[in-house]
Amino acid sequence: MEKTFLMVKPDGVQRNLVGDIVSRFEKKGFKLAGAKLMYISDELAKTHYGEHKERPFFGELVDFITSGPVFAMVWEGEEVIKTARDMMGATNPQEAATGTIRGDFGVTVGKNIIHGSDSLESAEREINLFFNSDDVLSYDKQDSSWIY
Ligand code: DAT
Ligand code: MG
Repeated sequence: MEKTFLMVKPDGVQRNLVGDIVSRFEKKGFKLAGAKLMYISDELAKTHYGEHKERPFFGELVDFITSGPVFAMVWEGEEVIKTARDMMGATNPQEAATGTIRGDFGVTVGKNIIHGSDSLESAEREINLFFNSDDVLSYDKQDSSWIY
């Protein structure tokens, strides 16, 4: 089954949005496979956001993502990568639809609450960057026959 990497950023943790965000993915019907509250090191931040290293906001982005604990998660389900991105909303919360996480909670692009992998390759890369394989669990859930 497809997996994605999602992370509540430091602004979302400080603003008490972890519960709401976890709840949205649970209610949708996705399965939580791993989760931890953690600090991101400068090195991990630069690797994770490596594709943006030439962008003018890179320094700000690294400072922000390392500024406080994040809540890192692995979620599993059919089409979870794309569906989670849709549930997050556009990168800029001012362009994100109401009903999406960024549309409901964010105001500026620099503090947009949540990260989510944007492809199968980035999901695999990011899950491996943030989680040991032992900490991504495979288990049966009672509700799966009511979802699939
Ligand atoms: P996304 O997080 O939707 O995948 P992205 O990969 O293009 O967006 O950018 C990564 C993060 O960088 C984004 O969540 C917030 C920040 N960012 C993007 N564009 C920005 C900009 N123009 N100014 C400041 N921060 C920006
Ligand atoms: Mg991205």
